Amino acid sequence: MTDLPLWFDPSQVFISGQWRAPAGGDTLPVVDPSTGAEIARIARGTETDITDAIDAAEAALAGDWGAMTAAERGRILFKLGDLVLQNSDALATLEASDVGKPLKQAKNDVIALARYCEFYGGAADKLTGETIPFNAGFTVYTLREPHGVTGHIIPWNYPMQIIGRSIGAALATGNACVLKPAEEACLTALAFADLAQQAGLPAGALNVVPGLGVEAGAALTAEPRVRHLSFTGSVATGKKVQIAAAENIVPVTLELGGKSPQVVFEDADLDKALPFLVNAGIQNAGQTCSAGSRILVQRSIHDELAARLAEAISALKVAPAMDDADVGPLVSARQKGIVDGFLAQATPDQILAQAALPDGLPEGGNYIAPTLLGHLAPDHSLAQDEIFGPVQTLIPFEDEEDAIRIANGTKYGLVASVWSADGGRQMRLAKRLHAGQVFLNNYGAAGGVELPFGGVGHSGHGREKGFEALYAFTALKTVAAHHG
Ligand code: TXE
Repeated sequence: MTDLPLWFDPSQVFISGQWRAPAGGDTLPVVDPSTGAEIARIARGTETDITDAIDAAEAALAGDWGAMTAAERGRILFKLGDLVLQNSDALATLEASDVGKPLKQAKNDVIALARYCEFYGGAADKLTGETIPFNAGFTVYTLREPHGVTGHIIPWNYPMQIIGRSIGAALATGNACVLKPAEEACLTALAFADLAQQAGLPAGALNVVPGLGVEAGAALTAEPRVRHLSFTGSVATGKKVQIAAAENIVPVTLELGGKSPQVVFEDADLDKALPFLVNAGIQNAGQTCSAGSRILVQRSIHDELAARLAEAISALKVAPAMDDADVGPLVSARQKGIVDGFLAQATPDQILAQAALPDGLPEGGNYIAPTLLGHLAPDHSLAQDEIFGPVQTLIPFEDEEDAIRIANGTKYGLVASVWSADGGRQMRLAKRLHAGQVFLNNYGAAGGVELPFGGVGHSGHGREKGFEALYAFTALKTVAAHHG
């Protein structure tokens, strides 16, 4: 077992720049997904802690934090990005141990977190309003103002990346944040809060309250003093968050995952596409909101691609996170149960390939053999539902219209990719695919912190990342001066 590089006490909440025990005094276990062993305890924050965190955030807005200029906020974010990089080994080890992701994938997440701090640090003093030509005797301009206290509920699959995109943008625009990380993976959220304080972030500008979704999470969404909610997670919980936000007439950004298609035409460069087709499905053991988990292939090359995918997926190595193989365990026994349940729906002829789990994997770990599924009707639940495990599905199509119909034929619409040498076809599909991001002859654009991201349909609404997130974290005020 890896010794956790903890320089803070994870069983405490972080409120107003102070570490303290949760009000209820209870803690929750941190379970290593690679072994099933308990490796730490985190706080079980409750409504009282959430109330205290909101008090602290309000005090920060009324005090040092609210008085800072945009340039000063940006400078703190730059410093924070530096500290993230300086602590990259520790952060990567914490994330790999907590989430179960292979170490190199956790290291990429550290770099992404630092990039968000840099991007939003640089953007802080570049977000401007505009002047609007209007009637004679008027000068009209707009101001972009922070909402105030913002609530952030994040999942366990990419804690660092989601903290970066959400907290980074909210702090850059001068909001004060209350973060409720997922009970399955809180360690890097707490580490980040400590680094933010080291970077000079005033007390109360970022508060972290770990706890259960139904307790701390629900308390945060119910609080009328929270003036914006960002949520990343399941559709079912996203609906509850939106309903709670509606009670308080609060704007909400929802990112709810997907079943994103990768559309492969017969003129695609398969050598280039293959690593993306595989990786977009199995990265982070498939527990990725933007996983490209539906490969749609033109029937003329179906058998060739099926054979190549089968070979690549069968060769994937599964190991504990710190052994840094291709695929680690799933985050929890519960998540493994969900994925096992999906796989149980597949008939033997639908399992086109499956990697072998090596001997000697720790018994308590949540390992799933990477699997390629095929011979599925497009409306089969395995081809419709977010499985959130290392499972790829292969579905044939006849022509461009058929590809678009199947690609758009789920309730989701987060991202999509098109693999084709035909420029006209790329442009046609880019317009017609239902998705918040479309990738032409690539997948994911290596994360792209600069690129607006979010879904349509049940994948959610609102945009994160890039400059778009800054608009979401501000309220626009129009000032009309009549001076004659
Ligand atoms: O999600 P939840 P779960 C999908 C994926 C996965 C499924 C279930 O398909 O199999 O969701 O995962 C907090 N009020 N995604 O159960 O419940 C919770 O504490 C307020 C896709 O983990 O949505 C955690 O912090 N908050 C996804 C966060 O919501 C509540 C990433 C997410 O948990 C709450 C994760 C409540 N009533 C899962 N209940 C993606 N888009 O990437 C829970 N929470």
